[in-house]
Amino acid sequence: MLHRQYYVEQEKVERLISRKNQKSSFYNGIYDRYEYPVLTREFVPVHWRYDLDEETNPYFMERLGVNAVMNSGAIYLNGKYYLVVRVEGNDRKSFFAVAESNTGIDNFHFWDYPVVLPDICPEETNVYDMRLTQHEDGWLYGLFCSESKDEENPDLSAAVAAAGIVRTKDLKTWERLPNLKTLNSPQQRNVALHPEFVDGKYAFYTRPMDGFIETGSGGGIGFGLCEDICHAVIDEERIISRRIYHTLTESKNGAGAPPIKGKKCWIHIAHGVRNTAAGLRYVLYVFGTDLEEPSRVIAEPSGVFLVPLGNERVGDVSNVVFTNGAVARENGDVYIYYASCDTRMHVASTTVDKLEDYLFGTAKDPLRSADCVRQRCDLIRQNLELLKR
Ligand code: M1P
Repeated sequence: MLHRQYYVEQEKVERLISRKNQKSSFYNGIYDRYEYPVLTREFVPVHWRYDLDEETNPYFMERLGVNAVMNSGAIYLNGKYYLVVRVEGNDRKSFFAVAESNTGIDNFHFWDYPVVLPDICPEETNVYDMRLTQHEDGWLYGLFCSESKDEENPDLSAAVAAAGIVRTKDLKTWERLPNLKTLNSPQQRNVALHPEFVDGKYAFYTRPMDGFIETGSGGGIGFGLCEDICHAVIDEERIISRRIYHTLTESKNGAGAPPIKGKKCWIHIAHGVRNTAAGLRYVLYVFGTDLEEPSRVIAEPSGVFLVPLGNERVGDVSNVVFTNGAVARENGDVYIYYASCDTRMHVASTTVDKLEDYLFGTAKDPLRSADCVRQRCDLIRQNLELLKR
């Protein structure tokens, strides 16, 4: 018999799903933030977590708990917003699940079952952070991190990260392709596929790494081409967005969602990481690349784009915002989906026009305090003159 507590818990989930979201009072002119997260672990269906049968679960205990919902790929299809969410079980293993919404800012609800990918890599322990690309070849690709234990390293925590590749037409049936091979980099995470062919080839944004955590000699976000996505091999990665001393990318950086095609450039929303006494701090930054030559950076506004604020700073891995999904509508509206502290999902909204104004109207980082203060004094002087008039 169905346990009575089920109705109580189910009602809580339904209340969250039907809760209306609205813009918060935050202002920076660049994007809007929203009052509530778009997904938390409390949105996960009750029947994914509990055995609903009173006989086998008399105390209505959570049997397969969910710890977090985070880093989600995003896509707009047939009038709906879909997130391919990283769901992390209480067992620390992540899997993917589709949540859909009509508005993009609230009402996200999970499909009945999570995504079950073809299980073709017996050594794979964990999968996470899918980036979705609607490619001009007609397929919808998902690139994700495929993590395995490093069997050659006696350290218990040693692991290997590779880029897994799947494709689908409907988010329901997924075909798994062999993992990406990068000949000059032993590990890869945060890999995204460019939506168009470049010189007739598939183009990838990569993140070469020497180790599982440390990027080491990997100098930043890379760019590489390959002919055959069914056996994807990149023999040369060119660094396009570098790690730079005393900036937000000093420790590492990584591509976010596949770039958005603007009027003046490809718009990239990436993450940058720096080290602090409180541990690594992850923030978002934006850069623009040439429409004809997407590996050529043409706009690099100074500083952070989005940082964890208020409650966003609290969670499993504090001081983190991370994005791997955004939706750009035909009318120019842009929804950026980001996770805070590897715990929950939020949305920020803006437009292609605003992002391009930010990209081309914001000064570059002059990289030294003396030059930064000069830059600020110029702005103040100009404003004081205007205020005097
Ligand atoms: O914990 C923060 C993020 O750490 C990793 O990102 P990166 O590879 O750039 O260090 C990822 O594992 C990501 O999932 C996580 O959100």
